[in-house]
Amino acid sequence: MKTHIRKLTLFMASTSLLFIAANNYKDNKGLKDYYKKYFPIGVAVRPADFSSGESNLIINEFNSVTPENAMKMGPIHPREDRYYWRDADTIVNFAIRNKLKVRGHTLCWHAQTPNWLFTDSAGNNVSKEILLQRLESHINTVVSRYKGKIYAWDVVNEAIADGPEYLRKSKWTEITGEEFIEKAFEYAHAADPDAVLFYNDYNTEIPAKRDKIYKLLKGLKEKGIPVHGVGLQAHWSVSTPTRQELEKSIEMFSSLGLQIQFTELDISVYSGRQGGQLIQGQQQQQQKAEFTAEMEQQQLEKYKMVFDVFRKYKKNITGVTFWNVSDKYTWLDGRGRKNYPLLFDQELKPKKAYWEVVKF
Ligand code: 9MR
Repeated sequence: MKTHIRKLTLFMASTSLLFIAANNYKDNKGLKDYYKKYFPIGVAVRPADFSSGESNLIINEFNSVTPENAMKMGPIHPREDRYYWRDADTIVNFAIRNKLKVRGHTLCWHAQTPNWLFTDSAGNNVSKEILLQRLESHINTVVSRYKGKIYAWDVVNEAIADGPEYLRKSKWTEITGEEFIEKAFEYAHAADPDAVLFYNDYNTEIPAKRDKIYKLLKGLKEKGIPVHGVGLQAHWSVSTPTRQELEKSIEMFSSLGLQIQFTELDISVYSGRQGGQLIQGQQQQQQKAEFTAEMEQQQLEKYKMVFDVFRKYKKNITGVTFWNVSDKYTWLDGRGRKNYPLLFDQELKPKKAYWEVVKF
């Protein structure tokens, strides 16, 4: 009799799980509801996501969005005299209609940046004064347009080097030295004094890089530069980070009086670090392309651990954003093999890892 009851209970539990998973999310709790008392849960989006099945999922699971590419300098400001607003506006309007917060990404970066910014009509580098003027004009135009609609900005992205140097070498450092960083924050603050301003970077749980980011942020704070938070990108994998390093990062950056957001979370099913530079070296490895039971288990454990840590530090953390919606499309696919880094599968159904993240 007892076995019967146990079997029946198990059956009922599994069918209700199936029901939840198969449902189109209308009446179900989403990630944002489970985490209501903790922090907003966001997702990186493309305009294409709104015209497909993803839009229901976005609205029901998340309460914050970040444009994956639409607000970067290249896409939004392709020529000095031309801004391209359509994609960014589509995202902001979708967010307003559906009462989602918006994180702006990103005002100053070494990548996806148009050449015209750095050069004059003869193709030579412009002076520091001209480059900073252009940066000011860009930041002022973009931030002012979305004032009151975008609550937080990734102002400077990935300025610290992965290797032994301090700052990443780029046109920005070549022409302005270190100055572009503080200027970018000042320009953004002047354009919208209410916006929460972030420095955003990856591999922030690797001690050598973390120390350099800490040094940069400490210096900015001491100078009174308006930087309010640090974005830890969280492009992780089944093997990184450890709980200990993750906690240390949160504690170190919080000690500077900065709020913490995990801005680009995904957990690659391949081991190794997922920072933009390091992942390229992994392309040579031959790995299977399917999502194996072993990957599923390892990924689920990593997701469980990191969310456990996030909840523990809820006082310090003001947002957690996933980088892409589901395994159907992820930027990591562009790295030579199919990846499965998110909480929703290719059919947009919650994966086992999802149920671990909301079980607390
Ligand atoms: O996901 C973005 C991808 O579509 C772009 O091709 C790529 C260009 O470099 O940028 C990706 O997003 C990056 C983000 O803006 C900053 N941190 C690293 C992200 C992944 O590369």
